[in-house]
Amino acid sequence: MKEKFFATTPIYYVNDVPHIGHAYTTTAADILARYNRLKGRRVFFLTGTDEHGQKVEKAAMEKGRTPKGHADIMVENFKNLWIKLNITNDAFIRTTDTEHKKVVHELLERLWGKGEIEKRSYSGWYCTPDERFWMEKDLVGGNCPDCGRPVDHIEEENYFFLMSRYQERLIKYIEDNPYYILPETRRNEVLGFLRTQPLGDLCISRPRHRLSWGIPLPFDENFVTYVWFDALVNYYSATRYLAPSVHGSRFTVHGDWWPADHHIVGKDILTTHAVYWSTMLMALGMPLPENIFAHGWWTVDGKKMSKSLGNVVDPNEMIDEYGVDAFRYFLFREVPFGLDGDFSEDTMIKRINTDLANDFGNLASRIFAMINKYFKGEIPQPDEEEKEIKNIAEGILKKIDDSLHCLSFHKALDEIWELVSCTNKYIDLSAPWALAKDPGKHARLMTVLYSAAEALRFLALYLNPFMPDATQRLWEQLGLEGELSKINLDKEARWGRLKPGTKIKKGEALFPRIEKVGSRKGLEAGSKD
Ligand code: ME8
Repeated sequence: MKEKFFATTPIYYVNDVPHIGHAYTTTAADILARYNRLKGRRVFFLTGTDEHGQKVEKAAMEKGRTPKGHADIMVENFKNLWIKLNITNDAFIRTTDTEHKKVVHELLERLWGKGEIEKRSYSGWYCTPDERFWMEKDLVGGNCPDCGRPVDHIEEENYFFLMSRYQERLIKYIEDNPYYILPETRRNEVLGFLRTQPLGDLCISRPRHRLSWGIPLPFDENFVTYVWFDALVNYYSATRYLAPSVHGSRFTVHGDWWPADHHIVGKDILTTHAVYWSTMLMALGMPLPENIFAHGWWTVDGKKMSKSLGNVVDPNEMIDEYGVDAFRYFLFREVPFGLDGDFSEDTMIKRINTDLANDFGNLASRIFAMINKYFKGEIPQPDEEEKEIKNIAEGILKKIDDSLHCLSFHKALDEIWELVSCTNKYIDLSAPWALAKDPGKHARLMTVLYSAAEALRFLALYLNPFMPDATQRLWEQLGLEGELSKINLDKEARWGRLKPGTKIKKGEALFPRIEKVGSRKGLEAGSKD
């Protein structure tokens, strides 16, 4: 079994406040990190902020701040949101960290020393908001093919990473490693363009006179490092100064934590990861990550989220309104990870009421109410083992494992919901309220309510990575002690570990029904701008 697990989110730009898109990626990584901790692995879960480059410099200027001063204010919005969302990141990297800058220098020096970087004069079209160069042939109607905004003609000297050298090697790597880029449709897209278009070299510098907010090139002070080169290095640099130490050392090039198991990103930044980062690592002679997963895009009521449309959803507000667990659950239950999704509060309310309040929450309330009524709040002694429900409960673990291996969060939830449904059916068919009326059926009543409570314990275990607070409450209501997030899943996911005689505890409903239609006020509510 793999002993350690290293997952990353993108490092987010501090030019703006976080929204549900950022919450989505970070929660995905959190679910994996939590799950892997339950499986007994040593986990390094990394997130952070991308603080250099033109976008941040421009946003800071507009606010009359220095770029670093601006970053220092904005970074708090991300850190606070992660606390509120119950995110268990082990480290938070900022690209303005001195240690990160040192590693960027080190890698640039190595590439320069190996002849992988070259100085050239360049003329082309530059999209300032996207910080990307384009060739004449790429432009669409004279504008940036990515964002549609006007581009500037630029002629200057710059440093180039000789990325084109790696085109064939990269194709072969992606072909040989089907798990490297997921989902498969995205992998095919990347392969499609790599096979049909020549890969250019990557401009990795910006002249200082045009942009000063960046890491100076170690071999030429007149230039700063291109923000994407600096940003991608974070995944590795963090292993050098932020990761928990493994076997006492983390300071080697092929360090104990590198490579990552998953880089989780949105589909918007797949190319930078699949092509730039992969070839940078190849040139450095470093191992590539196990997997890059590009998830889909959230729109809101069918439209792209934008400040000008005023439809940007503030995750802080969603958490205040619906609770952190319901929000986390909705994001991963509603849309298969990898596909685009549309966010609407109405749909979320329906999901919460149907899945959480009715199916799951009511199930728990009914079981607890009957244990209180018929057994004075003590888990009864079963008379026999209920093979069917036991096999379903225990069998789900392997299915969750397989689903999460390819980041199919919705599939894992589907599997877990099988247990919710079958426990509901089990209660309905066994009809404990009828058994209770017949003294001859007392043993059967004990078996049924024991088994139902044991099924709840499995639900608490399996759902913990998705809904950490509610499952901890369920755990405590079952009379169980300790932090659920610290247990060992393989040990606990065995039928019969719930001890008869355990006193259950009275508690609030796990998920209260939501009666009203949500009222969203707009993004500015929870964050400093
Ligand atoms: O690109 N739906 O940072 P960023 C789903 N700094 N996910 C979304 C989303 C949406 N509508 N909007 C944003 C950058 N995201 C760089 C990354 S990494 C070395 C450097 C999420 O602040 C999604 O994960 O623009 C996307 O890839 C990321 O936020 C972009 O964040």
